[in-house]
Amino acid sequence: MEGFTPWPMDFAEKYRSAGYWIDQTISEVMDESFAKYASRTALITSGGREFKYSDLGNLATRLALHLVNLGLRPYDRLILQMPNIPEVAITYLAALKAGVIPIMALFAHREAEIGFFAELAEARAIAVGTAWRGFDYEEMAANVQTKNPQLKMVLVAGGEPKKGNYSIDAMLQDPIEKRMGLNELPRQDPNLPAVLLLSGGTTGIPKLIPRTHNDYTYNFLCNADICGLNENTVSLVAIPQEHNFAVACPGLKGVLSKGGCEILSDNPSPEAMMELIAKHHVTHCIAVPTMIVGMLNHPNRRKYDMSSLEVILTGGSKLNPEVALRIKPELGCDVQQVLGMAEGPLYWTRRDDPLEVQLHTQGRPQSPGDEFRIVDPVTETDVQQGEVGELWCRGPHIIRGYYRAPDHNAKAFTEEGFYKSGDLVRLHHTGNVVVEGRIKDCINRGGEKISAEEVEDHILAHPAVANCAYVAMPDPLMGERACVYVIPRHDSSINLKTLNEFLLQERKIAKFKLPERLELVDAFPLTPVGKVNKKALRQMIAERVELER
Ligand code: J2J
Repeated sequence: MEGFTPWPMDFAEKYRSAGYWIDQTISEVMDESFAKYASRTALITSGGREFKYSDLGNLATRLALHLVNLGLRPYDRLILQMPNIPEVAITYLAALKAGVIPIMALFAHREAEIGFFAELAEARAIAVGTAWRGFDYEEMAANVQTKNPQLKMVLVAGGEPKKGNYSIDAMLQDPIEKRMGLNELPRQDPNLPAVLLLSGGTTGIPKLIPRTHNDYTYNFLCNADICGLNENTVSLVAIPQEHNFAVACPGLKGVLSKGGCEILSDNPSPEAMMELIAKHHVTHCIAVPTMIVGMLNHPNRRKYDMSSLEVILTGGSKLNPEVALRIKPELGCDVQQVLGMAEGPLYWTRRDDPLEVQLHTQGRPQSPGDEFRIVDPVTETDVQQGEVGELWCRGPHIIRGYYRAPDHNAKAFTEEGFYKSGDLVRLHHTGNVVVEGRIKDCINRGGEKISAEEVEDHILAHPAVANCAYVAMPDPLMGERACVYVIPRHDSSINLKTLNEFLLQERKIAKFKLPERLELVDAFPLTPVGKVNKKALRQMIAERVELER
């Protein structure tokens, strides 16, 4: 597959002989589960729909045959953008079976992001939900199609599609398996990409992350064990199902590989989560730290019996140790921290770690095959034990390059194949890492990553903006929110409201990327080499926010 960087042969051999890579496709591993646990419940949605393993397997096969029948071919790209409805899981599994590569978009994305993915990956199809929370996804898909004529098919779940689009609901009702043989589903090469994930927080325009069958299968089989999943696991997913955390860490596939049940919720509010935990006797809850804070501080918390909850798996942004400390006494469960990245690195604390490690660190690599270095970003030499440096990672589930991004790859990976994460960490004396900050220019809004440069490019298109700098400001709930410093054009006026209307209506970007504060300035502080000094700007806004509190 052009634009994909494979692992060098010697590494591939090493990972295979160590038993990490098992040369099975993701679908083959899932099919074993569908057969083994056939009569068990695999998926329950917040809307009350239930699927047994056999149902899920049969529906995925049926939809895969339909995809082939529609003319989709192995390695064709399909943008997957649905809310947390069961069809998101079924379509994902079906695409893998058909050898079609899902691009895991978020339902918050809008025309700017979806158009970008469609163009970069030359996607042939997009699968969306019908209108959701007042937004018409089919209309957006039609707009993307006008600029991307190769995007031939719009597949729609959860309602009647518009003329010319295909109904996933109808395909799931139509037993095409009676007319087509399973031999029409092509077997994939386990060494090639199965999925394209979105980069969480690289500098610049978004990147697509190719995950192969071998690396991604190992990824979830390995962490399903680390998280102690088994047939009794009931796992709540209320973050977007398409996210790496929700789909493979251990997420949907980890749970399915062990015979457990996923509760898929389209409502990430703390109360809705607590209600589902009580109702379905949830044992494992996947949450970003803001969700945990929301549950801890919720006035109705005691109304819900959450005694089934064994552990909250949390990552995406840093868990404040003071919040971590409240989890056991107030929610009655353990916490397992994960420093995760869609590029593959995964650091976990373990359930039997000393409390100090569980509460104060973000863990250690998931696999014995993982290697990491903590490096001074300027000299690129290893820092002294305990000092802060950039985390570099390499291993059997860590990519060697972004998809179709040779220039960026030359900067983001070392010649030896280490991924330069852009995260600043220090090594705790127990051998676990502690996240201390980052050098990549992005904002982490409650786990949702936003590339500063990407949004700055949109803001600069506003006629009243001469220059801008988009930086993080601290926030007690979200960790960070975005603030934009703007130098206005001479004689022009601009405020947050008009800027955000422009970003939504003209630039059509996802709402979570909108700046939440605008500061007008005449000039920016500069670094000694003449670049905008974002560190100084971050400090300025942090001090101002603190004063206003
Ligand atoms: C601080 N920062 C963290 C943590 C991620 C599991 C969990 C999360 C992600 C994810 C994921 C952090 N403390 N515990 O893919 O499988 C920040 C870092 C990191 C970036 C990656 C998973 N956990 N982060 O968040 O690709 O800055 O993956 O580089 O979306 O989130 O973002 P993303």
